[in-house]
Amino acid sequence: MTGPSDKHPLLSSLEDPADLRRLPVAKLPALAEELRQFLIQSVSTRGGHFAAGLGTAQLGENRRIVAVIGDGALTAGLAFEALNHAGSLPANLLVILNDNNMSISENVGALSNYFARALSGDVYAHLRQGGKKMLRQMPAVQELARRSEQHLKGMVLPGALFEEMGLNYIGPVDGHDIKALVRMLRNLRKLRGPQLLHVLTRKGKGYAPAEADPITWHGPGPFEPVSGRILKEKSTGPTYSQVFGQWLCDMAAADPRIIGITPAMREGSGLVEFSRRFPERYFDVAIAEQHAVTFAAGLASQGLKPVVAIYSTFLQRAYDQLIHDVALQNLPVVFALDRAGLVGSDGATHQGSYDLSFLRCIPNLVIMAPAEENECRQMLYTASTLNGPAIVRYPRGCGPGVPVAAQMTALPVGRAQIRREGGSGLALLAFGALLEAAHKIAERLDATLVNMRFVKPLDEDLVLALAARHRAIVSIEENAIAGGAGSAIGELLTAAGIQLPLLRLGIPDQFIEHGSRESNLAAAGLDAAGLSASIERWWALQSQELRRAAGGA
Ligand SMILES: Cc1ncc(C[n+]2csc(CCOP(=O)(O)OP(=O)(O)O)c2C)c(N)n1
Repeated sequence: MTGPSDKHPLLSSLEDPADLRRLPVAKLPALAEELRQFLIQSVSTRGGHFAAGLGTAQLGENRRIVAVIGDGALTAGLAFEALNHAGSLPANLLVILNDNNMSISENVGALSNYFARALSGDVYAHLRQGGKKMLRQMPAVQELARRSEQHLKGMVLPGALFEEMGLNYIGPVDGHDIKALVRMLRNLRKLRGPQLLHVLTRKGKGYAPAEADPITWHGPGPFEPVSGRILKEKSTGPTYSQVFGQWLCDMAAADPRIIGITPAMREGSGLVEFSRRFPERYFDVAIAEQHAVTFAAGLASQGLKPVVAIYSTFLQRAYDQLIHDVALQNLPVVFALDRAGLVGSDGATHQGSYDLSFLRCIPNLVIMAPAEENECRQMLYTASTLNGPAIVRYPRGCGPGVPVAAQMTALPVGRAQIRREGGSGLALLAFGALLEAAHKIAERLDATLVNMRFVKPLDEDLVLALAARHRAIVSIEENAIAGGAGSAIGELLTAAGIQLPLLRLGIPDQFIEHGSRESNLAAAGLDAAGLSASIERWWALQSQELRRAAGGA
């Protein structure tokens, strides 16, 4: 991390963790403050995860194996798999639980209630003071005393769960009292075996607007650091997430069987209004994607109509549940797959680059990709009318601004829509949101343009008919080229024994890093300029080949 050295003298003096260890404890609070300022500065211009970073700017570092986990992240099954493993190991592992009582929205679930209950008691506050004193004297403390302390903790303190799993629970401690925290970490270094240190922090700490509204400030876009005004992206209309949220409310108002499920993504998925209007049919299952999907399967098996709102990247975690619990049973679960394609400012981990590739091979699934907002609503409705699982995958942000009709009409399943008949012999097959960019190119090249709508089932009749009357095909999608919708076209042509030049445009075989959605699209060659350059270059080559072949014949 580098910053101008006059603004962050301590931070700039650190090259590696060893430098940090050499820094006197007395300087750590100032370092934490510099870190905050650095975060405010960098996130305010580029956007990104924010409030949690502020709250953890004081967590220390030492030479043991240290894992830091949030109370939200602790709701994931994977965390318990790891704790279950760790508790049985002799390793000198320190798990630091950074508990700010928040996931992105309020943390939910039995575990979170358990902490809250345990932490609110008077007995507990008293014991906590005692526990702190005792730890200061470690390791001089007698084994007997340690045992009785643990026993006491086990009865009333939030540590019982961890203790039973074989971790020594210590805490909770104030994560913003750096001196005490460092002392604590030093003492902990002397303990053997797996330890869990419960640290309480405040999300957004040190930046007033974020402390006041940690939900909004979990991951703001660019903002003005002084006023705390978040700079809104220019919008042409509702985001796809909002179109989804409105659709779900409309459906729920008309059909009492509709259930909305989110794995801890109420705000991002557009479910705030639904959660308020239909609290008894709204389920935030915490960061538990696998459970979200199997829970939906269970509800669907009993005649309810669950809708799982999930980001493309997070569905990756529930792949087996999707195959075994939903698709294999052919259960009518609707998946509203948000952030499909390139997401921009959440970075490489959040890109929705792979869903078409990993979904297309699953039997029973219907997969749709809307090209605009109204089509998104109609596709969601179509999905809800089917007797098996269906997925509508839509991108981050706003569409082209097509008015969304209140009326809902089911689309014919597996039917594409010809948008333009061209005379040049070139056909562009667009899957989803890139249709708009493809339209201009089609006009310029006098190409046929098709809004494919369905990735599965593919409109095979139409594609084969187009292949018969065109000389080359280009597929366009916002998904990895490998295994995506273009691959489906290639498979179809090959199976039919048709040899036709096919250019598949999509996300190249590389991870796309943090940026704006526009810069991500440009990096993948999928912005208007990139698409038209690739298509024009390729089409010029094909035309040459075709002319040569015709001349030679
Ligand atoms: C598998 C997965 N699901 C959902 C998310 C979205 N997400 C990012 S941070 C977050 C909340 C995490 O809460 P916590 O672990 O308590 O950390 P905090 O931000 O409060 O420090 C969620 C749900 C994610 N990043 N990964």
